[in-house]
Amino acid sequence: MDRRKFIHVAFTNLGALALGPQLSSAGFGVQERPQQENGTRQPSSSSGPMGTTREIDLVAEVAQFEVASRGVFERWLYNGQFPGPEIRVQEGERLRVTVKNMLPEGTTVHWHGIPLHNPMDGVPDVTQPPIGTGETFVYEFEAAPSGSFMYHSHFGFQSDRGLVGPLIVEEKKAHIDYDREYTLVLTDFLPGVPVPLGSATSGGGNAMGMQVPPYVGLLINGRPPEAPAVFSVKTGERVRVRLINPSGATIYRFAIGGHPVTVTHADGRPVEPFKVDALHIAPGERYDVLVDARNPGAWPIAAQPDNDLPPARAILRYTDSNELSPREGALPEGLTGGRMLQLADLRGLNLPEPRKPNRTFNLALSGGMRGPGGMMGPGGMMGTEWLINGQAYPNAAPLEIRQGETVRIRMLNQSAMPHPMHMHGHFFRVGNVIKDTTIVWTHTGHVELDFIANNPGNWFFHCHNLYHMEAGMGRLIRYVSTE
Ligand SMILES: [Cu+2]
Repeated sequence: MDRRKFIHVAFTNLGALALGPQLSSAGFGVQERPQQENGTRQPSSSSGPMGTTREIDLVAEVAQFEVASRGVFERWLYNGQFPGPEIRVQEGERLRVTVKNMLPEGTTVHWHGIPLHNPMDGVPDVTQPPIGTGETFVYEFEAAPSGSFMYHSHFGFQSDRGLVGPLIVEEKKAHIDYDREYTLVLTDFLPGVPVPLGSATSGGGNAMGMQVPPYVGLLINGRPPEAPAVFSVKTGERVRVRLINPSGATIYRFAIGGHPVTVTHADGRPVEPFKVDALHIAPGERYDVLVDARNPGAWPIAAQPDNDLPPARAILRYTDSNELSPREGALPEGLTGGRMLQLADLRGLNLPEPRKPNRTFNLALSGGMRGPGGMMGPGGMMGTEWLINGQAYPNAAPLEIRQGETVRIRMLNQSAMPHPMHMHGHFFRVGNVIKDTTIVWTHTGHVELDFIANNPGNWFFHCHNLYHMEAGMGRLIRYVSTE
């Protein structure tokens, strides 16, 4: 099967019927599929005919956000919410999102993971000029393929001020069965203004190169560990959990106490179900998992970061059990042991036949803190640059490809930090799965990915650690015409 099957950018049905605002009504983390008596599931949104257009309004604005028990913080948010409102549509519907910018500076919105038409990709000065203060911009594209995606500002450090949200494209027919579903958005929380790491004013990190922004906590659906979100289940149910990581810089180890998880989708694309005790999820990645509720009680859901902060927490609570909360401080066993998901465990459904690449790029990922005598950073003596083949974007040569080619990118990580590399506009094959973001682990970790050049334009390919991206770890992929 041709990989192009996954890539739909057809602009059809322009005369489609416009419906009213269709933000999901059930609110965050409480998406619930009504259970029928026979146990089968119903769609959680009304399905329109093909050609339905969903109209969404997003306002990017300065807002006050209360983190339970920790106080109120000024953040830049979509519609005053953190994370932003869940946008939920059906596969094949058109999405028309009117973004109004009420921020004191320009902005853009990127529809992370959706292989849409290049002008809708939301990368400032690459696919569009920034939306100015007080201006609006209409993004319109076909919501395909199905999967768990996210949207976020792609302008500077804005996503770490809070401009992130989940985007769910429901399958017409899923390869799995389940009784209800929840969306879990994992975020690191920065109370102040994000600045480049390594600069004199950043206040984050330490002297030895493991640089971390000054996050004060990790949240699941906007809630801190001491006031966690609660996800209800009943014994015997099967729950679909959509894990979405729009964090600025945090890779998590995710697990649920007393329950293995069965991975069913990687970056929204279906895989053969595979059961594990824990998985890593990096900025930009999404995993859908199934949880079989066969162990009544109240269990910790946790995401352990790759830094010193306490794990993000939530609660899996059986409504037919007397326990309301896990034991104080209890963490899932999967955070320290058990079977950890490896990419090689997964096999995508309907995988295309591998094709011999027409073009291969070898990319060395490097960088980190530069000491005195090295390159000066914006803050003074210490600075940080993150490089691909020695170049820091935007002072970096585009990767030039031609339409129709199979392109291979081989990455070697020569640095001491992992890099979740994300490609715009295309899915790629890595191992036996189709993804759009993949972690290149530290110390000569290497990854080889293949994609088909079937979506012309200028596309960003970058590390999804915001601080690495802003310090140069990105390249443009540019389609050049065939002579
Ligand atoms: Cu990185």
